[in-house]
Amino acid sequence: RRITVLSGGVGGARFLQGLLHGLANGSVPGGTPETEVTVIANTADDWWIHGLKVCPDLDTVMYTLGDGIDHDRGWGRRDETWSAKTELEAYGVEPTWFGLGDRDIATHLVRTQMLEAGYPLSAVTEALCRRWQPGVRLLPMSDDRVETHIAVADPESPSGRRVVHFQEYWVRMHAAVPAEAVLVVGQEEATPAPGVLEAIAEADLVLLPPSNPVVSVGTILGVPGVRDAVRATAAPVVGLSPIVGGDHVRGMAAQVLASIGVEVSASAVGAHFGARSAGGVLDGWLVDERDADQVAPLERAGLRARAVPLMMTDLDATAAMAAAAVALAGSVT
Ligand code: GDP
Ligand code: FO1
Ligand code: CA
Repeated sequence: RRITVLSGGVGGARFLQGLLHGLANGSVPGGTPETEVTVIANTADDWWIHGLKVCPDLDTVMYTLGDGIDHDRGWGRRDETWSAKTELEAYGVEPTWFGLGDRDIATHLVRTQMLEAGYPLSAVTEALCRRWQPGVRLLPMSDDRVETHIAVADPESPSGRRVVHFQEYWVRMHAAVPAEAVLVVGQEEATPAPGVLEAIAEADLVLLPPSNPVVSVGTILGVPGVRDAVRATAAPVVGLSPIVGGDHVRGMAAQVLASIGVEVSASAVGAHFGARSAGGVLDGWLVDERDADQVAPLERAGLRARAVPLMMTDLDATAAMAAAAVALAGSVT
């Protein structure tokens, strides 16, 4: 069996940990330790800082599955030190609100050097994964530069708006002001990275983990060709809601959902992705137990839906979510 997962950072990485755990211990129906998992990761959070190319979602998946992640932060390396960051601050180098740890800088030096030598991001990612052995095939959604920018209100500007990079909105502004628009710069010209369309077409199952529906899964689906591949694959497509009880579980997803006019609820996100039978990308959608009342309206919209516990509190709970997603796929007719 082959499973393909469209992933963001923390939500996707934790889900993948549980999926691999469940495949290893046989608790995922039909899954075995040999089941091949391919991850197509969002790269629209990426940016350049201090001359280095940062790929937060790729690194979060790689470090999490390779057991190098700092679990509390959810990004960067465990046992990190921050000497380089402190030194940069002493030079007055901006931005000081975004920090690369000393260990993490090594990853970024390898990545940036390889990119500048002409290797595509997909080849660089493969090289980094040779060290981390994440247990999945990790593919960037695209080798092309694609960057999410967010329009925020700015009374000082003649247009009344200012556009900032996603990292500035997320990290410096803590997504505390409304996102008036989400602009994915470079997306229309981008092409899927090698292996991406094949991984979707040739999968036995495609999963959308509980990742941010706008700035993680949305940007992957927005790479030309990807949404069509998901719509066309013979494999069932099942997603898990990142919204539980009317809010995100962690992070700041609610803010960006509002910007695209989607209500912050499990069923609204399911409806936003849509049933494949009605022009969308999903066959099945899992919501949390607390949102059990939303199953019936989802089914009326053509989705197969179930309510199960969706809190990734530990590996077993997360493996049970993966098992429920696979079971729902099995019951997709
Ligand atoms: P990011 O790139 O680090 O923001 O991570 P993702 O896009 O992969 O996932 C972020 C989403 O994960 C947020 O919208 C959260 O609501 C969701 N999330 C985090 N933990 C959980 C959990 O335990 N259960 C569910 N259902 N969603 C979660
Ligand atoms: N998030 C922060 O809140 N502050 C940081 O200084 C920061 C640095 C950073 C460095 C490398 C990396 O891979 C991720 C980093 N993040 C940081 C996390 C991250 O950029 C965001 O949470 C995501 O892009 C959202 O997925
Ligand atoms: Ca992300």
